[in-house]
Amino acid sequence: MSDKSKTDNEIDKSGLSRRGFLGATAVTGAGALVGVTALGSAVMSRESWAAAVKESQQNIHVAPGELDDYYGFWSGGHQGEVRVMGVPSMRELMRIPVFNVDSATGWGLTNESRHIMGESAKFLNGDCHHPHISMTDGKYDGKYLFINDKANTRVARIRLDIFKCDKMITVPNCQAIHGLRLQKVPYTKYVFANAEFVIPHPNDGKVFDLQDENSYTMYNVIDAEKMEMAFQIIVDGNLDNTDADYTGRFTAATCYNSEKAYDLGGMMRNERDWVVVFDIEAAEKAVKAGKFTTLGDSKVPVLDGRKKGDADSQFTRYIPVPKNPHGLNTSSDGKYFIANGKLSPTVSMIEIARLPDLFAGKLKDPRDTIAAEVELGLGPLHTTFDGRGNAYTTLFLDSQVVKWNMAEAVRAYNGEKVNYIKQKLDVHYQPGHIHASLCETSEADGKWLVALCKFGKDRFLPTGPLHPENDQLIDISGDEMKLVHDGPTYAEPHDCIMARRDQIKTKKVWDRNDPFFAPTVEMAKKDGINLEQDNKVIRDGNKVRVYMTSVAPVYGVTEFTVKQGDEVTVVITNLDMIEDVSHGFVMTNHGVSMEISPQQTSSITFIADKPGLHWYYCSWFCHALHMEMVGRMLVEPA
Ligand code: K7E
Ligand code: CUA
Ligand code: CA
Repeated sequence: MSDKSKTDNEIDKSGLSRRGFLGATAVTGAGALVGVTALGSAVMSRESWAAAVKESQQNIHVAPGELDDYYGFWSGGHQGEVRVMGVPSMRELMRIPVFNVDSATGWGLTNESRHIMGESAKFLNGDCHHPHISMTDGKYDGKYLFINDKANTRVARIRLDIFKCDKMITVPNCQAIHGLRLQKVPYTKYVFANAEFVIPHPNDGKVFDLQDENSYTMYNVIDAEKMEMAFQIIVDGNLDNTDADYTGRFTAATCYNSEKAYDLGGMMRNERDWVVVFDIEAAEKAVKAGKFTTLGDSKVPVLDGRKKGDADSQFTRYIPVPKNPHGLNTSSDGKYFIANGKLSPTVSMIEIARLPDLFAGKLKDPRDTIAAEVELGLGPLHTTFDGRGNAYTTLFLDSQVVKWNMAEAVRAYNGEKVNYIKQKLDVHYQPGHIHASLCETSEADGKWLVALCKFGKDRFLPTGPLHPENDQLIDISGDEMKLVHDGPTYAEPHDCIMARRDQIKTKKVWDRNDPFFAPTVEMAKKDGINLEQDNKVIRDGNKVRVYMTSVAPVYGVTEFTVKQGDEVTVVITNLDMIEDVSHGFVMTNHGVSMEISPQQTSSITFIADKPGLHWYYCSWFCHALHMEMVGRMLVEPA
């Protein structure tokens, strides 16, 4: 930490300088990380909280019949889905299954969803963290939302016209996609995805040494439209979070394990790890010029972004920052990459305008790009922005959100006496991500802030040993942050994103030509079936395809006969045109369930392994005679 940052400002009042740097000795384990905290000064009494909320309550009340101003997309964490929330009401509007299996819609069960999931459909779990909306000219264009799966090293895309996942890829040569962000300018051509863990290459069981020069991880660049790998860049150390700039040239990622250590103690050894800055234009040029290698069977171009001795690669620069940094956030004014110190009470502001000189070799020291190292409090994890020059950083250990002014922080770092800390607000408890409305775009509007708290104990009715988390809504439209809502959430949102409601344009009814079910339409064509009319059973050896329509409250086929052991595919086209009349299809005792919304075609395949009569029924309450929307599969013994 620089001595320059120790001016007599708010830091003294908050007692920060007394606690000072959180050295490795102070943190001997995850228990200690949490232990300092929820029990400390950050606890606000329920009464004072309720009083504070009262005056802001008007702003968040969305009365019956009224609509929210913002769409919020919440990661479902290791539950694997994306949740859609209305903000500011914090009402859940919808869930979008992605890396999980969903009983209602049949995601992971239907042929359409399994086709999208590809090979990875064999995995029934996922761990998503970072939802991000595609952009044009640094503003949300409402086309797609992308999200990572740390558990099975995948990236998925959700179409925001239908709120369904339409593409999923497994990133090759890597383990655990964690940080994920999108190119902002000129448009989201690329998805940037950090593979977190260092692994040996090839990972064939012959080498297990992480210090080996063939042990590394990679920064992954994915073509957003095709959802195919564009290229990969080998890095030193590991990778945590990432973000892109507003020029389209640079991205940056935090590394907490510059030590390439195996254990906690080792990972905390260095006082500084680093931020890797990537010159994406230079990397693109190298790929175009064919200056890359490939790994194993993979055809993906691989660039080496590691240092060779003291020499930098042409695509990367390593900027030392303290200590096990976590979040990496680009300020909405486009000026800074901000690395959040986690084990240091500081955030490091990297001035993006100095990066061309860094890459051109005009700066002596990569640290010359640091505009300020700002002391904020204990455990800074993520930072967000209000578009008025203020930043908001979560302090995990202090259980607080700190509001600070960026320009004033730079002045203080340069020795001026300025109080750059505007407010510290208690949150409940241990906040991780933080997100202000439109903060990842040049249109950050400074209205709402969500602090995603990892611990929610005592804020809600008890639910047994497993507690919900607490996503707190904070009004930041005035000079002061005001906590206005507690939102219990199931494991584990990590991160969310908010867009203005006019930026998301959805379809009310499916388009019959939608590519989502195109493979099924193709199959029907081969069977000579007109999906909008035909109710027919096609036999193809022991494969049986049952094509039917549905119009509330009847299926076009109410009885069909198969032989025990047949592989049955049921294909249903919902001919209802009316908004909101979704049907379902459940074959009892067969693990079969799916959604068929208006004008949608859905299909599901299963083995008819039990002789006898098996009822099927509609699972979405579609009509007064919904209970009567049934049919029978007759299975003759083999
Ligand atoms: Cu939990 Cu963005 Cu995966 Cu921080 S990350 S908290
Ligand atoms: Cu169709 Cu219920
Ligand atoms: Ca470290």
